[in-house]
Amino acid sequence: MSRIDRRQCLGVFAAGAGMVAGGGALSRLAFAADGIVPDEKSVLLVIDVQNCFLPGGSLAVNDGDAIIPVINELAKKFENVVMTQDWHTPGHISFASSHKGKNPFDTIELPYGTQVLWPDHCVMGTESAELAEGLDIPHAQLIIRKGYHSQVDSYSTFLEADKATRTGLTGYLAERGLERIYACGLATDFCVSWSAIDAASAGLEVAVIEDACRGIDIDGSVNAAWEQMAKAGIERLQSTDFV
Ligand code: VGL
Ligand code: ZN
Repeated sequence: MSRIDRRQCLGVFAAGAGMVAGGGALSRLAFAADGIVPDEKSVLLVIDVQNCFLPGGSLAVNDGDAIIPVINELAKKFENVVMTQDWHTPGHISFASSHKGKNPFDTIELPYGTQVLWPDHCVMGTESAELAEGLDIPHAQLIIRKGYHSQVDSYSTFLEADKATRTGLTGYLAERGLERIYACGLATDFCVSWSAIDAASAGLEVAVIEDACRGIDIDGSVNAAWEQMAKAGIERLQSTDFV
């Protein structure tokens, strides 16, 4: 279990809270009620907020654009922000168009397990793969890409679907001393939940900010993802939980 302890998140106290010098544990607890203040070990992980996943995009997530202002506001509260891009080769193995007779949302068995087949989306270098124009996070420190191996998908921004190939993000976070992951973005039931669960498996403290995410929801997959995340000790937050 690696639940985020709100007391640990209080790197800074709420503005106007009037912390008395030497206030100690009781004061910290009292101020915790004001909300979470991300500290220098916290990072906002903004997952796949890209044109292809927005309304009108090739793999549009319902209401996906609604999270952009929420994420922009959240990002202002974080010193550390990392963003991700789904970044596929043309003819990627996860595309239905790469498999004769298959349609989007069919599944196939691949050497690494069951693969959902998707419409062509987020092809590297295309406009569809660009980050959403409305994102306003100039202080984001890293943009990490994933899904660029033609024969392996990667919902997770830590570990590809073969469960062996690493993206390098765990090492980056470790080198920078970033231990608390606050995940948001698209889609709740795929790239967000897979990333969150892999981060928890890597020993990081993980929370997912629900109203800063939207899901694709295939046969109840959003609810199933929240259940799996809860089992992995991942905290479920709202953007209003932050100061
Ligand atoms: C995603 C399906 C396929 C995601 C990416 O970002 O959640 N979903 N590729
Ligand atoms: Zn993809």
